[in-house]
Amino acid sequence: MPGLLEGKTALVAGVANRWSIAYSIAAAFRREGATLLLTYQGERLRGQVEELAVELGAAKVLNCDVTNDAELEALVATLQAEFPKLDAVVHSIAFANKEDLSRPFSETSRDGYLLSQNVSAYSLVAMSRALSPLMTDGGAIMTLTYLGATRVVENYNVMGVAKAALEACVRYLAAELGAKNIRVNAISAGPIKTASARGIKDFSKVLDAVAAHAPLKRNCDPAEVGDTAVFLASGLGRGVTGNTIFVDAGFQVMGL
Ligand code: NAD
Ligand code: IMJ
Repeated sequence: MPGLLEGKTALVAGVANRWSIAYSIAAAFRREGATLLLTYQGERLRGQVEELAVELGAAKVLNCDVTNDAELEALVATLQAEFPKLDAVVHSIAFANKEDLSRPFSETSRDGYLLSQNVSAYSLVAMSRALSPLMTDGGAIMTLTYLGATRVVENYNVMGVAKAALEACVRYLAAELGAKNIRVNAISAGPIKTASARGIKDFSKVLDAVAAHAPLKRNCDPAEVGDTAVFLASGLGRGVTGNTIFVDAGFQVMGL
């Protein structure tokens, strides 16, 4: 049976290791027949991402720190030469200063605030501007968000504000790029034990609370995020844009 993404080329940004949500998305895309392009943040990560790329059967691995406009331009130039048509782009990138994820929110510094906005929200705008000209046959751009964008989640702090901006960016980009049949959506994943979650105070208590209260009585699995990303990237998602889709075992619907 042909895969849902046969004949499509997808760029996935945000694989750092095999626990990265981007890794699960890349694996699901490959399973469905996509040609995979991976980007990583800086030379420090190159070796490990190249190893994962072999496992994933990726066609190309490219450096791109999304805060660096010159690197984004160089990425586009390489793609234009080797993979001129893109069908899907995954943005699975976030960063804030660790101390801003534990001290009181009102103590967030101007620099810390701007850093989290730059890496976690503005980068979606920069990537969309750079890469949408390669999506000549329409396509799908997607990003990863979290419930802390719209609800107060202990310690999420400055990242919650960055995710609120990210979700607004998704709506504005969707409105603009819809004319080119490019859809832009966010996937709001439940808590998953990745490098970005490790070291977060009381993270296992968060996982336990979700499993206790979510309708499905468990945590979400990164493979479920991968399958939702396949849906968005495929023709099955053709009517969906500007949205935030929750893949969280249902947790966000619960009140008391
Ligand atoms: P992760 O640490 O594996 O992924 C974060 C990625 O961001 C890394 O690959 C890192 O290299 C990349 N990155 C950071 N700064 C960058 C820069 N300047 N340029 C390029 N890349 C950069 O952790 P993850 O949990 O897979 O996070 C991926 C996304 O999922 C993030 O947006 C995160 O907010 C979101 N998310 C995570 C969870 C969770 O519980 N883990 C839940 C919901 C949403
Ligand atoms: C992160 C902080 C506080 C509470 C949190 C999280 N909860 C969840 C996360 C409840 C689920 C993970 N998450 C959704 C993120 O987006 C994480 C982003 C992040 C994590 C780190 C840790 C290491 C670091 N900087 C970071 N920047 C962003 O130095």
